[in-house]
Amino acid sequence: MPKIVNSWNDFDPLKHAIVGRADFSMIPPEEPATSEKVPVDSEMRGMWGPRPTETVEKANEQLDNYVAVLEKHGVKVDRPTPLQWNQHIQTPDFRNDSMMTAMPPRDILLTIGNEIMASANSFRCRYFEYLAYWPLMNEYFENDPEFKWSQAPRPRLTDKSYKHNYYDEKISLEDRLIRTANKDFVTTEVEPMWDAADVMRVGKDLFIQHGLTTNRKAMEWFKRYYPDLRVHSVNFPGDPYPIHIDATFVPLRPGLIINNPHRPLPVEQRAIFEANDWQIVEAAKPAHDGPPPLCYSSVWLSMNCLVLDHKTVVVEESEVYQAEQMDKLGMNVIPVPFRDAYPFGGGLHCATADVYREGGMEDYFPNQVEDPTLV
Ligand code: DAV
Repeated sequence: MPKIVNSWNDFDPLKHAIVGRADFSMIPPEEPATSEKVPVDSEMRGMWGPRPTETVEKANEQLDNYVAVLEKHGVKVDRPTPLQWNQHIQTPDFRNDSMMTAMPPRDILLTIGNEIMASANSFRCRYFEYLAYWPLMNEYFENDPEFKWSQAPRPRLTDKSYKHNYYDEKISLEDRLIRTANKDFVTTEVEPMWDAADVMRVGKDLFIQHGLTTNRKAMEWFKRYYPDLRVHSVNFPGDPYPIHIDATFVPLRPGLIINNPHRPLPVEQRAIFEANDWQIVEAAKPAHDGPPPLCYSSVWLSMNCLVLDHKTVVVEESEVYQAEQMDKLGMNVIPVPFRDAYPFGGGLHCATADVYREGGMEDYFPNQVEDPTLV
């Protein structure tokens, strides 16, 4: 039987992926974790319910076109089975008035080697999102005898998982930046919580963003679960709403990473990259002044690209500065329109979960450095 699942990083040749779908997507109701993520001036504050049908249709058109482009470049693409996300959910510990979407599989699914693990998200509305991917997981399980189908420990997400009164309408942007620089986030440390999109895989090393969606206990959990890998906690103080590493710190090929210039990696955390001759370059500026309407993510989805191999990258069509920089860095750029899909959960990288990339577990960082901020 063939090997279906294998992926160790975000840059080796991509052969098989899962691309999300926008069907039935919701703006979820406010809850302890999401109220921290939605910017104070966002039009989404206080709003919840099904997303307008025409926006869903437009997003799906762009997702379908993206799939066609990937297929043209030799990537096999699978799609999830969306649920009716407007259903209310309940566990013994909480209830929530709706779920969210199955547009960004990369938030939920983490592929490491022959294993795909569903994450331990801190948003209650995302608690059952993994179900949209279970038909595919089952298919891989039946057809690839080496595939490890797994699920991180489910967080309980009781009120103890969040700091109370952390969010205060009066808090200024400066205060917010001080808090995030001090690694003071809304989530507590009572249980491991993490989004898959906070994990940057680079062979034997995992760089995991400590932020609103991933806590320190998750780092410790990763360390014990993957004893052959090295886990590094990273954080980016310039981001007032730090969720997901993939619009902040994006590897393009071995030895090269683009870093959001508003969210530079702190100097002491650069040591491991310097010791191994990795270059960190500032990403190009976004082509837009802001994200599209009803979008959770920032304008920096401009750098949320999908690398197809060491020389080829998919970039959002209107992001001309980012495309130009990629070209200068020696990458062939495939432009794809995607801004209509942004509000549903992010950019091209967010919308794509790896199933198979060629290559194995390489050691890109043989010179490990002692750093008190790393786990
Ligand atoms: O900059 O808003 C978005 C990343 C979504 N996976 C940002 C991060």
